[in-house]
Amino acid sequence: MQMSFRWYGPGYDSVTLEQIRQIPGVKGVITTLYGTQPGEAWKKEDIHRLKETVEDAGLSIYGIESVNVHDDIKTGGGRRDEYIDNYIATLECLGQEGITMVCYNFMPVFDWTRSDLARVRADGSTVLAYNQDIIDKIDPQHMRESIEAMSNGYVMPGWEPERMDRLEALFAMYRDIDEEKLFQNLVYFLKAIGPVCEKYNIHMGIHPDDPAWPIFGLPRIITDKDHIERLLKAVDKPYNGLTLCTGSLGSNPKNDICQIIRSAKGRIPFAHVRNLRYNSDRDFEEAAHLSEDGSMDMYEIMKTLYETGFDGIIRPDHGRAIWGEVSMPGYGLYDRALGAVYLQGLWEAIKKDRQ
Ligand SMILES: [Mn+2]
Repeated sequence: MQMSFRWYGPGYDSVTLEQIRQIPGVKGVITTLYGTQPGEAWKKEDIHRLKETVEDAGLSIYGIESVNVHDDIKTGGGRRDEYIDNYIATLECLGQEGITMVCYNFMPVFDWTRSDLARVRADGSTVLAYNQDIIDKIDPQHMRESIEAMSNGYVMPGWEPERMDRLEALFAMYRDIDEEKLFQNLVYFLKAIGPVCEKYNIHMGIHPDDPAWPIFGLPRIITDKDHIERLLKAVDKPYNGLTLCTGSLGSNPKNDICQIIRSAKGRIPFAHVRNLRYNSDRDFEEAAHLSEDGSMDMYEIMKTLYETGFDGIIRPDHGRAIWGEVSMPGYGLYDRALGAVYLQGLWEAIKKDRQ
């Protein structure tokens, strides 16, 4: 297991590489070329410069989150093959730079969705939260305004203004796309990128849908154990893997995270491990990583990863805003650093207990 920390790159993150380097046990970051658009081929020199920036700070790039997939690929649109060629070109450049773990998602139109980016908890910390009753009242065309008003002036991943300007057109693209079509388009994409992944031993890790059910009438397909198993079998190769996101899969209390880890054994190159608390079946909020603060048993999750031979990359995920820190919601330094150390503490105890 290698502990890592997400970093958005120069100019996009309130957290510095120097700060990340001082978190115990963290030697690498998960990053991206944040200014690029889905569908664009990344330039080798841009990747190389990013790598140099990270290495100059004494860290390594452990993986990319994300190389985003263009909506024409998700919908099987007219320019799909052109965008897949660009995706392959990006993977080729990443492979040449020795970067071999790539997280991506296949969510239509919207990336992760929350109804509140700063819900105040009893201890005065603020967290991202989701309430289905609020989401049901939102006109998705106005999600942009709601998210922008809540994001402390940062550009939220998946909510880039360029995309949000095109919401109407994006919704129109998905008018005839049901779950099955979306799934077949995903399989088509994965088969097409197979050769470049195998050439460089790149592990693709699909990020589950968040929350783990369809929203705004759009299909969602990476939501539970059965869907994940179906995808891993449809392209039954090591490069086709899962980003185990406990918070996204755990947004549906019916998902048994440990069972999902066991069923995807050997196919999890990357894990986002965080906790959340259910307040009702229509409302949850993100909690501290600590088991007792949320509804998930983090010890059991780490133990199951250990027992299934997990040797990939972990990062803590969305943290609470604490100690007066102002950052991109969910991506402050303090609470995620606490999470990184807590998860490593669990891992050390599990490992020593077994030896
Ligand atoms: Mn995640």
